[in-house]
Amino acid sequence: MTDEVFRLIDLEKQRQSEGLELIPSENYVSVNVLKAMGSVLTNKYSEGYPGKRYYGGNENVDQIESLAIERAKKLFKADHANVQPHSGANANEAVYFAWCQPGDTILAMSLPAGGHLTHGSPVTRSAKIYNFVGYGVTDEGDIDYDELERLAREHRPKLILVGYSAFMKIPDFDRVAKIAAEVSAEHNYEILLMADMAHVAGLIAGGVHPNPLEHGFQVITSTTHKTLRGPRGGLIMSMGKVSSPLKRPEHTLENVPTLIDRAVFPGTQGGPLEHVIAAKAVAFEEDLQPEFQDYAHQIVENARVLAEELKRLGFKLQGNGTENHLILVDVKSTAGIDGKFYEVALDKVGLTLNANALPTDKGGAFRPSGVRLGTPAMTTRGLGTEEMMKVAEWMKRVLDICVEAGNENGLGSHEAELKALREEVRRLALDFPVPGI
Ligand code: DSN
Repeated sequence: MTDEVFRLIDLEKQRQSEGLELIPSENYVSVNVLKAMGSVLTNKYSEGYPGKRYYGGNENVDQIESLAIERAKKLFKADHANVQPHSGANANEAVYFAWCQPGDTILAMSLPAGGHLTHGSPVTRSAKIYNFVGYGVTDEGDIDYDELERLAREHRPKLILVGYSAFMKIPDFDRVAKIAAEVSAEHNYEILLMADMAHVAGLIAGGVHPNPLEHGFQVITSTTHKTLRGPRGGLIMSMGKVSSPLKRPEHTLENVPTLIDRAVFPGTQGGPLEHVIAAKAVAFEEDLQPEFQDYAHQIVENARVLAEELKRLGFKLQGNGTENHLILVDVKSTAGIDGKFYEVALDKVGLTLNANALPTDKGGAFRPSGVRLGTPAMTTRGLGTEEMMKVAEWMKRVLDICVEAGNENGLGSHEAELKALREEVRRLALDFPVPGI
């Protein structure tokens, strides 16, 4: 008998094939990544690290994890990589745990400004342990470096974090490193510079975004499933001396790689997911190929064209455009409706994105003023700048329907138009197959 789960997976395949994925943090993995993830490696326990395991039978797993580590190091020109974090959130938490003591201050971009939940939102475990101080963005949508500097001098953070999930500029890593060096010299202590590059890691690997490790930062955390186009998981790259995680190192910047290994296991995680680590290794090898650089370049070009076309059609964009893969539309200023309503309406025509708060939003996250979208997934399917113009046009037509409808209930009287649009999106989407479907 076929399990109900497989029927639902088939429906999900259909949803992915017939719609266009505009969520900037999603992507489609290759068939080889799918194969590695669905392999017998899920049967194996391998707590520890290659050559230093707490279980027997790891001779193959050791080689697989070592391949993943070496490939990640090569991609990011890092001294060390830890490929075991189960997610980006786990990767971030492990770095805090490696470097900070309870009560230490961490300076990070605030959530409304475009930061991430795991960068100090009061609802997280980390925020109960560490003292997070948030910096914001300017009216132009860039990091407020003056505020960052003022807060660093005032609070003397143990760790400064540059990272985000809704930010469209290229950060000035050198400027942050200079601020950290001055505060550190003045007060005679070491500050860890950490970049959460989950959103743009694939752009760094593809050579179209600066690498923080080449600009004075010691640590990059990332997810592996966004622009890196690997399986769902986390990753930490670092600079410094690599020694055995079984020995407790001195707490210095030089020893950060070893402190991180100890913080991932046994500090915050148990058995690694070696089937996922194998899929990470496969994805990293794909990311090292020259075609991946073309892909990264096209992501940015598609985002630029989509942003320009949206602006031409009257959309107001946070930061007035984008320098990466991500676009934040100020739906409220554009059309007087909220982001959630627009998200729901776009879903009806097969365009999937997410409602997102803007830095100026005062209310809760449920009815924010904006929507967030991006081009990594569409670019993987082969959509180019011509198709981006079409996407912008569909977004405008749905926006006009929303304005006429007034609210979600009002969409009922526009069913025929929405259905026709749904069919247009479906036809284009089917011309660009999803890998593995
Ligand atoms: N949830 C991810 C995103 O969509 O940006 C970040 O963790």
